[in-house]
Amino acid sequence: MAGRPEQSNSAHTADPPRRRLLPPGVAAILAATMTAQPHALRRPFRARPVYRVLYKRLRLPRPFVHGLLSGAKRLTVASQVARREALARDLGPDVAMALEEPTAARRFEPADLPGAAETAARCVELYRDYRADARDRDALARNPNKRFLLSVLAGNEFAAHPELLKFMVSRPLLDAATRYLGTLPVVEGAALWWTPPNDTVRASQAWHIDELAARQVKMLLNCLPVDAENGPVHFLPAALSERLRAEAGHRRGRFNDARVAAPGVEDKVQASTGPAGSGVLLDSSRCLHFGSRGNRADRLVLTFHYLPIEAPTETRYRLQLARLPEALADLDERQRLALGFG
Ligand SMILES: O=C(O)CCC(=O)C(=O)O
Repeated sequence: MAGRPEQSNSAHTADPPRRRLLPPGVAAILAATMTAQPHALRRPFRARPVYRVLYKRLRLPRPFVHGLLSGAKRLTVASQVARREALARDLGPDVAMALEEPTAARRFEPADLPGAAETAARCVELYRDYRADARDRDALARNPNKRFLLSVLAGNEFAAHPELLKFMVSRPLLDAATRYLGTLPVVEGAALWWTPPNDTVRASQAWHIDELAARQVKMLLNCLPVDAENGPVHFLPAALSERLRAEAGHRRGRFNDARVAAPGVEDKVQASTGPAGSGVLLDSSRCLHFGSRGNRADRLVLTFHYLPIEAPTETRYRLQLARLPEALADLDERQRLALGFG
């Protein structure tokens, strides 16, 4: 105890008086704000334009394009990759929503996932505002040939809805994605999708895998009740999808319906039907899937993906916040990292 007062006393007497630029109260608040505000971490370069040229235009093989872009990204954020992998190794054994390797999908009911029912209800409020403001008609006018997966909200628009961001990084979900991916991922993209009645079978309405990464964890949360007439997402387990694709020599694009209609396969198809707040967490890069097909009634789903920070490319509805909303000040380290903050 003896040393402390001496130190502070001598400091008082020895230092020349400082000129104050700011009143002490203001300086203290400023210092507290500067230290409390988590900083946005470096994100790797945006690879989407290069990916489109290499993969879509030049049609180079997917593993080659993934390896090249992912390797280049790793170099730009090497220390973050190491930190994220270490956090994945440190995760305890109890991961309630864990995805098993052969299925890589987990359906859930509202009671299985804290916050699911409330998040679904909040999304329905936002959807009702969207329809009341006639933004639905604008979206349909802009997309006359696409009556599915229209974005009520997308990407950084979620910055205005911290309650939804909080759900995206809730620990049961984040831990499941971390365990499955072997790294603490980022919530790379997010969208609130509305699908009205339609008769098309285009793009994601046909069986496919998401080709942008080798693996990912995608959430599809039913915000309104989903039945057969709401065009639920349908999917096959990962190992079966991989076997079918290998047998068919499938490399990219649509996968033929007839191959899924085969005996021994058709009965393995699952449809993510259920009440508001139910849904599925799945690896849409390994599991064949489709949705929004044959809707006779509206469907509203909240989607977001967890991807390794060094994933080869990005989604169209990328989430990259410039600052962490104040309402998220109580997030833990893993949750902040998942939103790209240190
Ligand atoms: O649910 C749907 O309509 C399809 C979703 C889909 O294909 C995807 O998210 O990759």
